[in-house]
Amino acid sequence: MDVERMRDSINSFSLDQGPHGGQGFTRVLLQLFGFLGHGKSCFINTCKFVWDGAEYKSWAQAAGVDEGHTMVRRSYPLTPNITLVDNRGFSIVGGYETGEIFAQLGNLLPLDVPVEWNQGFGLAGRIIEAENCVKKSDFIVPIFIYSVKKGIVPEEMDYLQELMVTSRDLTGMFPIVVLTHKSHSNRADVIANFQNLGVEQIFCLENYTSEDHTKTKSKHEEVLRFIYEVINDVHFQLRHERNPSEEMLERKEFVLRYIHHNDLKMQYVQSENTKDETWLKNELRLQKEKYQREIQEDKRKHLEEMKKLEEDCGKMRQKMQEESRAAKQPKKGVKSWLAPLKIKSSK
Ligand SMILES: Nc1nc2c(ncn2[C@@H]2O[C@H](COP(=O)(O)OP(=O)(O)OP(=O)(O)O)[C@@H](O)[C@H]2O)c(=O)[nH]1
Ligand SMILES: [Mg+2]
Repeated sequence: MDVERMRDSINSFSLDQGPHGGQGFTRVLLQLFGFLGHGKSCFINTCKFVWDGAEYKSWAQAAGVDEGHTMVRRSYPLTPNITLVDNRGFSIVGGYETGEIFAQLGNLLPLDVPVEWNQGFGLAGRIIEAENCVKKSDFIVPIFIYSVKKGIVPEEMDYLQELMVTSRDLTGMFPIVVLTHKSHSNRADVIANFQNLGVEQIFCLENYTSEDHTKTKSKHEEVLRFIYEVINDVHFQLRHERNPSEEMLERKEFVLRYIHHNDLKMQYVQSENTKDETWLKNELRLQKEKYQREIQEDKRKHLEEMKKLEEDCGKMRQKMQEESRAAKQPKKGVKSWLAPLKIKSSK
């Protein structure tokens, strides 16, 4: 489809077009999520640049390379019924940040306020507090932003899969993947990996940035194709019966359960580590005691040997003294021969 027709479709998009109407949904929320520094904020600036057709502007503050920047979950309206959301980026999957990621993605935390990373009751409390300010009427579309430059090593596939599947279970839609840094040589590998994870919609582009925003046909087309495919997906979803209030409640339950399980998992891992530590300390203590026993035993043997040696020496000395005494005494025969002589001379 050509660019102008895509633009027209996006412009005339309404959530009421399906056989059941909008079913209570009034706005499409493109929920951008992903790792720190993969290009979420830049993608928002790119979408605004392409759609608004105005001068390039850094709407969403982009970060320096590899450092987290976006701290506030902020919304950027694109059309009257399509809004982009720049969620806070995360560094790992599986830590306590994960509950927060899904709370953002499930639209359970207020928009346009800072995102704090805290676990367990802190997060659960904020979800409950936010009940009155989050909109049930938002139709959530999960958009996972990933940089081709980062590549994917085989060990990362498991947690990426967990992220994709949990996002689908939470939102009811498999995430649409937008790959940034398109010109990097890892592109084919990264695309193949996401396809292996079951991702059906993959878009790939080089974001417009503050440094380079020379308009190119392929970038403009890719962005319009992305928005156009998103609204097609929303139309498809709305052909089935939906209930925004129930879905919001389900998402809340899902995330609270997830936080609880994640907390238990982390407590278990911590206790296993503590167990390991205790085992190691015990093992070291036992070894130390064993060495001390061996040293004591050696000392005892040494003292015994020394005592025996002294006794032997004593015996030998005594024997030698006796022998030398014996050697000094005259022989029996000689004595009897000298005795009369001695007596005689003294008279
Ligand atoms: N060349 C190039 N640079 C990009 C692209 N996307 C983002 N960047 C640069 O990468 C850096 C990080 O981009 P951001 O958009 O701030 O990333 P983010 O995902 O919003 O980061 P957090 O807010 O920290 O989660 C910035 O310096 C961007 O200019 C891209 O497709 N190509
Ligand atoms: Mg950002």
